[in-house]
Parts: sequence; C-alpha cells; structure tokens
Amino acid sequence: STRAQRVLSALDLPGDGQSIPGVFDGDWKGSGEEMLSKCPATGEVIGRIQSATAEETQDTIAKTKEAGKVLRAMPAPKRGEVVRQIREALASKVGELGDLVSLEMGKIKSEGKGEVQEFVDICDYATGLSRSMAGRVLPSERPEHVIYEIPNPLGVVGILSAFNFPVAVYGWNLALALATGNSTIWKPSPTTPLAAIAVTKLIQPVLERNGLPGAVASLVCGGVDVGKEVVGNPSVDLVSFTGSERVGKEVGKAVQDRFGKSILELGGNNAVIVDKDADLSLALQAVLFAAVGTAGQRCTSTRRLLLHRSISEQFLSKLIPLYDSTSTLPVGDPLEPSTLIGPLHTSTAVEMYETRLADITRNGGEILTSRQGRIDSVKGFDGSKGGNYVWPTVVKPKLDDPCWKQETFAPILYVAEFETLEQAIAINNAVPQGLSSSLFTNNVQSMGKWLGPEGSDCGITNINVGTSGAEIGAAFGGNKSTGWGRESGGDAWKQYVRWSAATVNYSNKMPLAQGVNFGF
Ligand code: UN1
Repeated sequence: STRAQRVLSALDLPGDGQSIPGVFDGDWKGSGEEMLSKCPATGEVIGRIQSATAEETQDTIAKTKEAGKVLRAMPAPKRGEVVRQIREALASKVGELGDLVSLEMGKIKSEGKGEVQEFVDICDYATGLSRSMAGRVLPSERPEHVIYEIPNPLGVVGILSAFNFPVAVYGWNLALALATGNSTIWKPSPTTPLAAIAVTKLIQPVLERNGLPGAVASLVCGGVDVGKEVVGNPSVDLVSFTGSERVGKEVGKAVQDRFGKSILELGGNNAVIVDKDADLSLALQAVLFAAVGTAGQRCTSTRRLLLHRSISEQFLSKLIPLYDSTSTLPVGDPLEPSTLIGPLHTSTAVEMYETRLADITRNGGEILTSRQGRIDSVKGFDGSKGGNYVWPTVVKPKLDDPCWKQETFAPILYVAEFETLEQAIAINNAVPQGLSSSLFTNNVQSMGKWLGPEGSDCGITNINVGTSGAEIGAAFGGNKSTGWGRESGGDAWKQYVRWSAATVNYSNKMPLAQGVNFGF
C-alpha cells in the first residue's frame, strides 16, 4: 500500500516487494529462508527479508568477536563518542523510525516514537557512562598493598529482542555493550526484522566513519534456529534475552550449560493496587494507560487491578465507561495520530486473547465491559479487515482461575478486591512473575511498607505511577520467573563487564593474607 511505502521509503527500505538482506557483519547478505514482515493493522506483507543460515550466523559471530577486539582497544570515552554519534543518527530519524515501528509492530505513533526516544536516552546515559564506569580501590590488610576492582569488556554480547519493543530493548543493550567495550550480535524477533534492519542501517555509517568494523554491531535475522546458534555459541559471552518465560527458561539453561552469562527479561504479571486513601483520578489515568496502552503488549502492562473494597465500585464506575467509549479510546490505524488503540501484533495473539476470555467465562468469571472480542473491521480505516484488532476488556475472573498466575499478552485486565494492604501485597506477590507493580496511596506508612522487606517482590515497585512506561534511568527488569536480569540504567552496566580483582604489592616483602606463615 502507499501507506506502507511512504514509511519504508523514508528509511531507504524498498517498498516494492524486493527482497532485503537480513544479515549484517560489515556487509549485507542473507542466504537463508525468506521471512515475511506483515503489518498487524492490515495483514499485508510489507517486507521480504533474507534470513541468516546457520553457517552465516556462525561466521557472523566469529566476525563480531574479532570486531570486539578492536573495540576493547579503544579508550572508553572514545567508544562513548561513537555511541553519541549513534544517538545523533537516531535522533535525526525519530519520527521515521517510530512510524516504522508503528507499521511493523502495530503500536500507536507516539509510542513508536517514544521507544526510539528510549534508545536516544540510553545513548546519552551510555556516553556519560563511558567516562564514569568506575571500578574500586579497596584497602588491603597487608602493608604497602592495595586492591583494585577493574571492569573489563566481556567480548561479545548477543541480543535477542522481542517484537513488542523492536528498537528500545536492543538500544538498551547496544549502548551499554558498546560503552563497556563489547561488540554485539542482534537476533531480532522474526516478526519485526524491518525495524532491526533500519536501525542497523543508521548505525553502519557511524561505525564506518569511526574506522570501526561493521561487525561491532552485527545483525542476524532469522527464526528459532538462528537464535539457537547465537545462544549455544561459546564466543557469545553474554546473552541478553527478552521474551516469554517458556523460551527464556530454555535460553537460560543453554547458556548455563556452557557457563556463559545471561540476562533474562521474561514475563510480567503486573498489578496495580488502589488503596482506600488513593487519589482515584490519578489511579484511573494510570491504569487506563498501563492496561490499554500498546494494546496490553508491554511486559510491564497492567494485568491485575486490586481495588480496596471501599472504593472498588466507585473506581469501576469510572473505568468501565472509559473502556466502553470509542471517543476516549479511538481504535484505528496506529499511524494515525489520534488513534489510541492499535492492533495486536499477530493473529495468534488474537486467538490467545479469545481463548483466555472464553476460559475465564467458562470458569464462572464475569466480563465487565460491554465490548469484547475481535474487531472485524475498523471504522474509517480502509484495509483494516485483515488486521488483528480486539476490544480491550476488564474482567472479574473467579479467584481460583489459572489466569491470575499466567501472562496473556493482550488487553485483558483482571479485577479483584481486598480489605487490607497486607492482603493486597500478598496477592501482588502470589504469582510466579515479578516484573512491575504499583501502589496508589497518599499514606506514608503504606509507602514504607510497600517499598520495604514486607512489600512488593517485583523489580519495579512504583508509587502513584502506573506499571509501564519506565524511564531509562533506573535498572529495568524483574525477579522470580521474570528472570532476575537488569538492563538499561542504574547498575545494569555492571553485568556487561568481567570484573578483575587485583591485589597489588608495592612493598619489597611477601606477607600472606590471614596471617598465614609459609616459612619466609
Ligand atoms: C518491555 O515491554 O519489554 O517500562 C519493555 C516500559 C518500557 C519498556 C518495556 N520502558 O514499559
């Protein structure tokens, strides 16, 4: 369609059905199977991509490793300067890349742009980091000795990213990996190869300009087989994987099996607790964005809404009409600036949404919104008939329904009531996942409890802020079956280095630690 062509040509991608190489190791290639990129809003094929063969993947890993040696010899602030130039390249195309994310992933325009902005932001962070990634100097118990802890590059970081943040999650990993002196190999989601190719094409000239090999930021598009080649290869020192708990468990084991390092960012089952003393209007806006935004396809999306019994009815009487009104939540083409609800990413996701709702009602649960199910065609959007549109819904499942413990990647919000904050925290923590959580309260004691040892067991424990939409400043990630990994800001960079602990003796004696005597 001309709509797709416009977005693709703005990034110099062919919009005429021509095959696009999906492998970059300094040169563009790809002789594996052809992959199709489909637009979730229309169902049309928007790209044909030549994926990597197993051999090409192995070869790319070898080139990436060599490129890492060049990078690690470069002073960190110089690497930071390269990251700064990548930031500039991205910033000059925020709108164009954002639109490509909307076209290929399906999220709305401002969110597409928002995730490119996250990449820009983490580059700023990483540029600063390149001049501040401090090791430590520690006191030694021995005279004229000193202990250093030194961060050194690992080598190669493998980045396996998910469809829902096809640009930002790569950005978090790339920026930290480059600043800390590692080369990267990116295996994007098989359903968002165009975003990966477009980003790599923006990075390529920056590397060339700085005399760095292209394999410093290599790319292998492909499916499970390509992913397995990356995960299993001992040259890939750190594997950073974002995706489902099921696949993450396999990745974690495979990397452990060869004693590699991994960062896992897996499922979320995020709850918002609205306590009796909360500002309900704040909570309402936050819940709406976190539950409905991105059509419920963030790993940080709100899945569970826990309401204090005293405000439950009042809160739902405001929330449900928002779901039921097309004027507050316009459904449409994600590339249209007024749209707030775009499609789900795949038709399989629509089936999962439908199955989940059917199971909940079969188990005796109640659907609270007046609309639910698949949307066959979207008013005013030609071509939407092949799109994966569904109505966001609020449901009240039975308390023993298995849905409470599982992540369904769709805009279905589960509601339950509680009596005491302790009870709400217990419900929050009673799931396998531990990514994000939010408490709405104006009570300082509740805040203290929520943030302390008796509080939320998640990696993200917000107060009066929804579960999604984190800034890059803090480390991002979750506990328990979410995988314990941390990416982005905070101390996450410390996972992208090998730490060297060095005791240095500058005396002319050889004392042993712990007072051990060995005859000298
Ligand atoms: C994800 O869904 O995998 O906090 C990442 C957020 C975004 C990142 C989500 N900054 O919602």
